[in-house]
Amino acid sequence: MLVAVSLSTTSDEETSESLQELAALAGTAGAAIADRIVQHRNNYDPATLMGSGKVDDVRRSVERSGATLVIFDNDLSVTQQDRLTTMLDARILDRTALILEIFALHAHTAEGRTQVELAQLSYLLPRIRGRGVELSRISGGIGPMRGPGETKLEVDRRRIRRRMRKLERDMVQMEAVRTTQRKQRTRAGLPSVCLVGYTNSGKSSLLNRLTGSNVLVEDQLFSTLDSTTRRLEMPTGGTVVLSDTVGFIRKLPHELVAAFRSTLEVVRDADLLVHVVDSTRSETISERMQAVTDVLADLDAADIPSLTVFNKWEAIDPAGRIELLAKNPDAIHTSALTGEGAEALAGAISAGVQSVGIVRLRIPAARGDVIASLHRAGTVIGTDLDGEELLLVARLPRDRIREYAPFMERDGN
Ligand SMILES: Nc1nc2c(ncn2[C@@H]2O[C@H](COP(=O)(O)OP(=O)(O)OP(=O)(O)O)[C@@H](O)[C@H]2O)c(=O)[nH]1
Ligand SMILES: [Mg+2]
Repeated sequence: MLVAVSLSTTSDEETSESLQELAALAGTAGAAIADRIVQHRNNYDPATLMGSGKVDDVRRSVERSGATLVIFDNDLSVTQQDRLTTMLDARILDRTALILEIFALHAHTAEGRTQVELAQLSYLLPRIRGRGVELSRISGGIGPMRGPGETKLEVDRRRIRRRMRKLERDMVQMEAVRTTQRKQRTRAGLPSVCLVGYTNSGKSSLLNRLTGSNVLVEDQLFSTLDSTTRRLEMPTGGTVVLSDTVGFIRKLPHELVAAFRSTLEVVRDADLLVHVVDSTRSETISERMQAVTDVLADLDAADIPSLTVFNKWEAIDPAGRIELLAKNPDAIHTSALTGEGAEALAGAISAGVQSVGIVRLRIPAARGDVIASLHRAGTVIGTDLDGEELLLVARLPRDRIREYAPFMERDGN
């Protein structure tokens, strides 16, 4: 059973879209939906989130349908979760816990599993209190879940912290390997392009279409948890590396963004982002695009040049097309299904990477004017102080690079 409690300031459309998305998330995790309940309120009840009359409604519905699980679209405090568990006599999950579940189900690589477990434990840590909490209450939520839950029933904070430290150490090792791989790639001097976008928008499908790969594509949320990188030959000659990564969603749990930082590094290090949008979701496109922009900002990737791509173009009618193009005249449209627009996209990627470059500069610390102008012209990715000189790595529009030639360390790519 799904429950959304929304403030009266939220539009009905937004609430129903969010609830629909919650249903899709629950479906991805293997749950069947018995009922959906929405309550609009002026404020949230600190004890139970929704009003007590509504709690009765939900309880009756639970009894009627025999539901064993109630999923809230809202994030719940520990107190709310406890109260609601008692009052509704059912397992309670919130949106964050549900998303964490799906990530746990879909994590197949060692790194993915480590990151998910870290995220789950950091979600859990503030939620356990003296009596200890069964991890299985979260992990055993729906159907046969995997994840940290099964292995431990009674866990105390100390054990969780110890485990988290161990996972963090593992991550450091895995990151070292990843950094080496990335350095090798950078040495090859290839520009790096990353597909980003809302989950299920068709990022992996486009990667496959453009590079002839065979990455997992599925009609479900969060199919991709790892970053895959492939070479893409440009129609104009030259090669870029194209990466596909985790999809974003509104209210993406902070725990996940933090835990997936290393996987998402491919986003931050990109020279160009390709923002893939599912054009069939016309009612909520701008909200979804905003959610993606928010996550990018969270990743310090907001300044990276980006292209907008309306995918699933073959599936929308002419009126919808006109509306989208009117609002986003610079966007490219593609269908990963039919291949339409793939060439245009490759062309735009090629033009996009040519218009920016990464430079390594060595600037005397006294030249504050140069440093300031650099900050205005582009994005400074990294700085280091070497005696009286500042070493800077910056991303610059191609036509501005020449101005900094006297300070060039070695040519960038
Ligand atoms: N009609 C249509 N469906 C598409 C198109 N591109 C992708 N799809 C479908 O959309 C669904 C999601 O595609 P994916 O490529 O897995 O999407 P994704 O963005 O990688 O999703 P996550 O990895 O889960 O974030 C699949 O069912 C695809 O077959 C398209 O151009 N048209
Ligand atoms: Mg994918």
